[in-house]
Amino acid sequence: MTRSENFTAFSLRGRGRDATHAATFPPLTRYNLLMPRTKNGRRIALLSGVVLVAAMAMFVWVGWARIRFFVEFESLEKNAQGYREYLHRKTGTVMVCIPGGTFTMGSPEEEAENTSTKGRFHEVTLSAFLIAKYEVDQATWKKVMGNNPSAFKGDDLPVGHVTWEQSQSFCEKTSLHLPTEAQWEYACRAGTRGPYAGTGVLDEMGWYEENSGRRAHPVGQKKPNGFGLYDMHGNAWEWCLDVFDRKFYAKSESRRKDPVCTKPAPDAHRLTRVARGGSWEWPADNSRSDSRDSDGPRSIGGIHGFRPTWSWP
Ligand SMILES: [Ca+2]
Repeated sequence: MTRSENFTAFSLRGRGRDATHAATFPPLTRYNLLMPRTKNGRRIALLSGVVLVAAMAMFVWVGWARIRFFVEFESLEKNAQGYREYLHRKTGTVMVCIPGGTFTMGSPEEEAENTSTKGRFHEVTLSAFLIAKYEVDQATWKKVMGNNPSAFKGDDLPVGHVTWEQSQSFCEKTSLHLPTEAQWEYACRAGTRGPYAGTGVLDEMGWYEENSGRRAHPVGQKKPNGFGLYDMHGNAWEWCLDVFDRKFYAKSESRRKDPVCTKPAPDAHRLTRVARGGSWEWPADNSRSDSRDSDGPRSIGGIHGFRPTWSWP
């Protein structure tokens, strides 16, 4: 055998040995160390990966909501009623943390005093949320919006003559939200069932036609309800997020958790929105916990203000 034949034979033997070694022992890369050898193993690995990614996404989402909450809010003491309050840093709005729960919305037929309250007597379940302790006052409105549409002027008076669209603009600028109608009534009732919350005496709880002197009053002068919220009855009407549909609470979708009406009734002529709580110029009946009203989203006809909310993270 020549020197070149020796070299070729050695090389062929070498390649053969390498090939056999490669078939028996594949290269130990990071990929095939982690990859299961069987089909079932690979399926389990893939499923585990999907679950892991979903769990991480959920963790990031929940974590981000909590981080954002503590960026936006400063924790305060509990109020006299035992509910934690938070300060919304951007607007200076004090908000009360309302625990989630189930309550009975509306009134039974025999108690309902006007047609807008009929047919809504049913249980609603809500998640926890924050809602402003007071109606938005004019000082806060001016700070955010740079104007003041109210007829009666005063920094501590509730802002009035605000359209639904303007209240939405305020919320967009501040990252806050209008309450759903169900949230509003839950917050207003604070565990009560009668027509008026708190002491149950409207004169003690709110400003309405017969005690207001026909004018708006500074927020927070009457007694708070069981959650420590002021002026849920009277002073300024309060816009809600919902589209007004008289029959919404007879529909199955209103039985879902955290219900909100977002679609107009088929026979609606315009996209009217819900307002709750009555005002200083309206009769006592309109200030009931269950009473509801509506107006067009660009209407300034009523004495409409609002109080914002934030979903508990
Ligand atoms: Ca009010």
